[in-house]
Amino acid sequence: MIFMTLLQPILVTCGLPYANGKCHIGHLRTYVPADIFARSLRKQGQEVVFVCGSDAHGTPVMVNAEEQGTTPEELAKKYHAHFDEIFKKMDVEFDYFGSTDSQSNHNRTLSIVNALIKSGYVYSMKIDLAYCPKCSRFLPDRYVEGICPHCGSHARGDECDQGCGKHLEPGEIKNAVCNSCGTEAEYRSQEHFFFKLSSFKDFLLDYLPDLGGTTNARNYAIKWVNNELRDWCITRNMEWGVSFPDHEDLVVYVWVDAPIGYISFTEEWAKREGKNWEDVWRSDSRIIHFIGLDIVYHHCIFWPAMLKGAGYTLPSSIVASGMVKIEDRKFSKSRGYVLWVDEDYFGHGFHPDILRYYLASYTSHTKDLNFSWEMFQQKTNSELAGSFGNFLYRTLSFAYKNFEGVPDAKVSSETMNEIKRAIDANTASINNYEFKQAADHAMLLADFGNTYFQSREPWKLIKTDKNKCAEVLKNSLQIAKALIILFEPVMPGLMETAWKQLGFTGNIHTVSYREAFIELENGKKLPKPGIIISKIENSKIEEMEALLTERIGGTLEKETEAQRANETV
Ligand code: B3M
Ligand code: ZN
Repeated sequence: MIFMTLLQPILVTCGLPYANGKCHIGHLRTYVPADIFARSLRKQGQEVVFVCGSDAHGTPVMVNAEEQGTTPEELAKKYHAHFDEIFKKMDVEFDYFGSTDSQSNHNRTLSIVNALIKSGYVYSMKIDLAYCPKCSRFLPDRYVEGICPHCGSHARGDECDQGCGKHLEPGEIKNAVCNSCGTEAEYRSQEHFFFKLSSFKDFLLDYLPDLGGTTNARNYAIKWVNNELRDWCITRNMEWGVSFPDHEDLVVYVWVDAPIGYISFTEEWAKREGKNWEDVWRSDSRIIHFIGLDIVYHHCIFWPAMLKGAGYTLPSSIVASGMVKIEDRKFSKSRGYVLWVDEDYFGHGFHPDILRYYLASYTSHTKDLNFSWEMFQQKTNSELAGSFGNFLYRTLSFAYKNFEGVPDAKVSSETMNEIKRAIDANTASINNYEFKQAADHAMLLADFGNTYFQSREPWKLIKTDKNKCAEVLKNSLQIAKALIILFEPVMPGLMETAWKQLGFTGNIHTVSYREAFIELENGKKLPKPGIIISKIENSKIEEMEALLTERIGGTLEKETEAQRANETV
């Protein structure tokens, strides 16, 4: 799909990280492409609002807070600050990064829940729920583990996380065991509130086929809706969360107030900027959600039904990224197959843009992405440093040394055509959520530049035909300009430096694609260039691989120790 520039801003959002642990590469798989997308839309002249925030509620935060001996509020604050910091370091630049525990999110959630109640979409019913006799409490969601009623795998209370991936309703899990004390749970009856999801079946079957975004999201969702659509319990027995109206002892399920964060963050942003949030959420606008494949169910089914029921604008696209593997193994925090962004990446002095490039260009957005240090080195050294970096450096240093700046000549139409081809192909791919293709199109322009420079042999021309040499350099510099603009959405920090090397003082982030066709000014002075992207040494990669092996070994050891301990009990 090619985007037409809209007058209204397009809202781009990212799934909200639970504020219960550190940021890892799995998170970035969604956030970096979304940031690239937002930056590219802006370069195409489209106004964009890019919001996200931390997911403060629910048992994921409660359980971890209990484990760490702190309150959910403290834990949520701590990890909110952590994600905010990491996103800034990664140059994932949200216009607003909120928290679902904000007053405006409480208010918006209440208003939506009340609207659903008023329209008759909510009813109450008594259900049997897992209850721990030892801890004397009900066991919502992640407080309980057991057997999935659908596929028989070991599962968490809210989701069959190791088997069929299905969302589990309260009371559904079999052979329930309390997660904190290991006691076998009893089932006790209690009144809860349900959202009539089943009555949205026709609406969803009508809405989903036209939903934009990636086909993986759309197809999964259609399949689910065709199979079964059960009503959805929207209350939980907890204190932490948004209180359910008129029921002090209940809070709304975290999957109600979390996506509502998309609305309240837009409200908070609009308030700050003096804009109207209803231009996005109550009018004919475009809303694009970037999420991980594991939360398609919530975003393509629950969320549109809730919005429809309460009278808000529906998402126009859901973009679902594939999962992440580490060294070809299934991503697993407990087994050590994880890359923590802070300590494992920044802590070893790597530049954020190298990882951004890797995430964007490794494979198609919807496929599994494998992170391996060896591949990371290979892509950095051959593509970034070798092809692109080399072209920039050789062009800039030749111009600096022999012309002290931009030589007096005209850019050929062949060069401009090549630039146009690259920009058209790159933006068409981005607008289609094909970030790898987009990066490849940009890299092809770098390859074209290298071949052009190499074949014209300006180092010989400078001695025999200075005018001809000036032409070659002018064309090469123009290609360099286009490349810097094309790569800014992927590598904003490095391109800022490159832009300065091309003698510009302005802000590369607000430069549009159109500017790639504006000829560099003849005689413009260029500063002395430096190498922007260096190769990664083998020894560095060996060091990183050794750290990973050590961590995996460490967790294996812990596992066997725990097993031994269990056996002796
Ligand atoms: N907090 C994280 C996850 O399940 C969850 C996303 C909410 S998005 C509204 O991936
Ligand atoms: Zn299952």
